Amino acid sequence: MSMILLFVSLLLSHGVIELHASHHVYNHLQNAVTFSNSLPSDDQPYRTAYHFQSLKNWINVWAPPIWAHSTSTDLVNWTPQPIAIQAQIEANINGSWSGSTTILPGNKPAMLFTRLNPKYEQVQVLAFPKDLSDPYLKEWAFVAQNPIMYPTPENNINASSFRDPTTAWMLPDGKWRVLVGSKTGTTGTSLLFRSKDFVNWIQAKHTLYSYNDSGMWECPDFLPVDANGKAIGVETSAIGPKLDDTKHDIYTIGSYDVKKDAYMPDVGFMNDSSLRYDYGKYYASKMFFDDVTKRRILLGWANESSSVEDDSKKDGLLIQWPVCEIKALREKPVKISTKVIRGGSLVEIPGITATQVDVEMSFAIHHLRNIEKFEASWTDPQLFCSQKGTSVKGGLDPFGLLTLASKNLEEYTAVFFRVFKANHNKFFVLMCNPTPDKTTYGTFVDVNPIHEGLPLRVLIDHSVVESFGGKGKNVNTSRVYPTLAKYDNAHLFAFNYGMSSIKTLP
Ligand SMILES: *[C@@H]1O[C@H](CO)[C@@H](O)[C@H](O)[C@H]1NC(C)=O
Ligand SMILES: *[C@@H]1O[C@H](CO)[C@@H](O)[C@H](O)[C@H]1NC(C)=O
Ligand SMILES: *[C@@H]1O[C@H](CO)[C@@H](O)[C@H](O)[C@H]1NC(C)=O
Ligand SMILES: *[C@@H]1O[C@H](CO)[C@@H](O)[C@H](O)[C@H]1NC(C)=O
Ligand SMILES: *[C@@H]1O[C@H](CO)[C@@H](O)[C@H](O)[C@H]1NC(C)=O
Ligand SMILES: CC(=O)N[C@H]1CO[C@H](CO)[C@@H](O)[C@@H]1O
Repeated sequence: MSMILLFVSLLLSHGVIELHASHHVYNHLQNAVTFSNSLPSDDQPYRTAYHFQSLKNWINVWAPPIWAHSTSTDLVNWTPQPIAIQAQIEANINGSWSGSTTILPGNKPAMLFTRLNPKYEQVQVLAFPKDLSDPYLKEWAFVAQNPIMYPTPENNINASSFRDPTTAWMLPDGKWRVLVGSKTGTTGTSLLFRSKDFVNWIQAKHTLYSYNDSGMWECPDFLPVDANGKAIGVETSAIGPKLDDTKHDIYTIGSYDVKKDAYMPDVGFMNDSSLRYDYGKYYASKMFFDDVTKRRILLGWANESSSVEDDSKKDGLLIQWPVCEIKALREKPVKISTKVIRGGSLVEIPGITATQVDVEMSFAIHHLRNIEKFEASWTDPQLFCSQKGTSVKGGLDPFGLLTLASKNLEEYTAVFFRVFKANHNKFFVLMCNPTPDKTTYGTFVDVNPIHEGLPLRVLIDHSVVESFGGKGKNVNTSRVYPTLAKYDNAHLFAFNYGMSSIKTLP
């Protein structure tokens, strides 16, 4: 993998943007072709390099779905292992679907996942590693009691909508709990099961959480969060259902009553499918808790994309950030300092391989003389970004980056900001991401540009552009397929298309 790294810090002052950038070349990674991280070749310009991608097919391989197995010590470089449940390939011939692992007492991993029985019904099965001393846990054995959760005429579970068990958690009564995604009619739901021994499971009379018209909940996760927002991760047990109807990953925050074994969403978090993790192409993610670094790590699926999806407005109450291991790919920081970008111009970031970049920047705004007033009727950031794009000039916006851009800007993926002034010294900051089909997506970023600046991190990897606005409060992942901006023909520009200059305070 060849890796070029850019560290950009954009500072808006006197109508100029100062650039600081770093630049690294990874010679030792140039020829590292592995199953997942192979170098994009002539016929595969869109193959990602530091985002895991399989050699061929969907990661959700439909032939039938299997549990492939790759291992990594840094979440960036992955080594392929044999298919995790190869030995059981016959039993799983009609497909092995999503599931989760729980670490049982004695450091014993237990894997719960969905498979199809001979009648093509969705059932849950349990497997344990055959050899706990094998660091890669290559071989797994099924328990004889499988399937351990299944639809019956009595339990009234829809056999075509019963899948993706969560990691289990134990309450003071000594019993394990696990959720399985499902739906009744159009009401998406998380079915609750309890067990003393992890093998025999009994369905609770109530569901943990469900609501009308949310569709099938795929890949739910249920986990505790630190109410003070201090800890990055908390060990197992709030819920994040995935909505199959819209292919968006959403979340809710609330309280879990341990005595009643019941979940109650907080005000503003009830029956709401617009609280998204990521406003782009991102679905069926799963989380795990990293006990060593005390972080919760989220791995999502950025499906190939060429179609348009609806987005919705919500301030980010959930913060996501690239794993710090990505920073290890950076070498020899190069800072491009004090590059001047006057209003209405752009500047190329020189000397980088623009197909593979990690950009970190911050716009600091100190004077807001020409800033536009925000109108109360602008409630739809999508519509607003779409109508204005990068071409309509505001007082001091738009400004941002043109990623995966061709030399003469016939094509590019823009990530940019628009800043408005509201009453009482408040600001509205809009982060916009136009698509190749000219539709633009936007979200309001919950930052005060005067005090905090406008931080933006963008990870570019051939056909993936991940934007983290407001230090991870707004995230947008997309798959883009430039036809001109490939290989050495890709460029990265910083632009400031605002009309007037911006002044810094002394
Ligand atoms: C797979 O599906 C076929 C066709 O429905 C069925 O005959 C077969 O028994 C299934 N195999 C298993 C192992 O479930
Ligand atoms: C069961 O789920 C399937 C798949 O989503 C759906 O087509 C079917 O209508 C559901 N059946 C009932 C009775 O809700
Ligand atoms: C949320 O949805 C559930 C189930 O669909 C329903 O019982 C409840 O009344 C709804 N609550 C609100 C506030 O809409
Ligand atoms: C949920 O859907 C059912 C059936 O469509 C409807 O009767 C009920 O009023 C809905 N509940 C809420 C809270 O919207
Ligand atoms: C994945 O992408 C393909 C091709 O664009 C599309 O047909 C499919 O519906 C997508 N699946 C999901 C889950 O978004
Ligand atoms: C830059 C970026 O990531 N833009 C994406 C934001 O989300 C929409 C919706 O999926 C994508 O189409 C954009 O490409």
